[in-house]
Amino acid sequence: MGRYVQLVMGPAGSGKSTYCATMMTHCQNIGRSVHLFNLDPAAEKFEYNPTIDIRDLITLEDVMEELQYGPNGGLIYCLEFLLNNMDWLEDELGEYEDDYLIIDCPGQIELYTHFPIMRRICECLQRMHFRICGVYLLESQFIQDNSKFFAGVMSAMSAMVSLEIPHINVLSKMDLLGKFKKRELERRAQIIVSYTCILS
Ligand SMILES: Nc1nc2c(ncn2[C@@H]2O[C@H](COP(=O)(O)OP(=O)(O)O)[C@@H](O)[C@H]2O)c(=O)[nH]1
Ligand SMILES: [Mg+2]
Repeated sequence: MGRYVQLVMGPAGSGKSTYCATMMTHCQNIGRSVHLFNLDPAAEKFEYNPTIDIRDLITLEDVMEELQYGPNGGLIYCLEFLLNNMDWLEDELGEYEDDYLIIDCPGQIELYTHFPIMRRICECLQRMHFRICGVYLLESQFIQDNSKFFAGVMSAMSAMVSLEIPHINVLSKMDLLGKFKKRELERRAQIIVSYTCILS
């Protein structure tokens, strides 16, 4: 079947971990073998235990305590530490032919937009013959307001352009919108699709 990865990105609280758990349940129900990979060194609990967990390599808590870093600097340190220890990741990924990974990423969007860290992780996975798709979550409520809408669209596009992998935007928490708002959102979603087409 090949080796596939969904890289689940988006701002903090956008629903990444919930999406990953829902996707795990769905894949298990249809008989697909999937693994959850936690890439968030600050994560606390999961519905499914991750098969691969960056916290087995390094935790944000330890970095903040030992190096006296703040949460953002500590997170960057953890991911750079992973980049310098990619052999750990290669060992964890093993040699299975039919791996399907769902990667639950941290919520700091500067990881996708400002720093080359996620790009380098993607390059490493591609070297290991994984086919990667970026799944970028944005809260549907968040984009009802014009300025938040553009901020969200721009951050999603920035991630798409910097990672250079196939990219899907997902609007989360649609259950929290009324009928009228859903219609308004469909109109705006068409704008996102148009922007994406112009750039790709
Ligand atoms: N109503 C609603 N709440 C959701 C949905 N997805 C996530 N949430 C809630 O949003 C909060 C943040 O979700 P989480 O998956 O932890 O976000 P993450 O920080 O991006 O991993 C949690 O309280 C979830 O229960 C959804 O589709 N609908
Ligand atoms: Mg999460």
